[in-house]
Amino acid sequence: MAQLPRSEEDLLLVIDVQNDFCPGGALAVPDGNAVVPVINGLQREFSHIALTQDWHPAGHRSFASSHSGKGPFETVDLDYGTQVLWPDHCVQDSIGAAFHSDLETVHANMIIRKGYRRGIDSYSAFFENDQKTPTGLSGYVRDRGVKHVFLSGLATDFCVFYSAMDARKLGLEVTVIEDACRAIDLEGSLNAAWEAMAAAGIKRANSDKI
Ligand code: VGL
Ligand code: ZN
Repeated sequence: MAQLPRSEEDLLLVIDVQNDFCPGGALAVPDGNAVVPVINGLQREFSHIALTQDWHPAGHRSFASSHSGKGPFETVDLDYGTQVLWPDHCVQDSIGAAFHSDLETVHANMIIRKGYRRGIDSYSAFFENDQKTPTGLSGYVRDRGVKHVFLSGLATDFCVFYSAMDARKLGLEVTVIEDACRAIDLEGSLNAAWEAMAAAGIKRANSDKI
């Protein structure tokens, strides 16, 4: 682990470490709970920590159950682009939407909820899936003087990936902490994500080497 404390310009962004993305949850990411101790360790190094929480109303448009004749992991074309359809997950105020009970949440000074509008999904912590509706996190980053975003959480190839790409588009240095993330990996989505992130100049590191 790096020396304490890290620069005031560094932000640890913890994406969607919620029960529904952990084994036993509605949209379980294989080995998803394994990120928890790694992230708890990392949190000791950072003075800026933001958590995100996927936070959907019942009947959300990203749920397969909202589209007749469609099943989970199929896609539909919506006004804002192609949307993967998911099992119902992270419904507001449900146990599934709660943070994993072992995740330390006391150190965070920002918790961003996303995907709370019924008609639009939000993978990224910065912008919804129309790629323009802000969540507010870019304002936090700007106002706090953050220059480097370190990403952790679930899932590497969806919410971590889109958040990393948006952070880069905002002109920030970006590092994805590989052992602090786990992937869904739908039809090669994990490799595609790593390739796109490398091409965008996003760094990839292990938690003991950041
Ligand atoms: C996520 C699919 C649907 C994620 C959230 O956190 O990666 N993936 N909602
Ligand atoms: Zn979701």
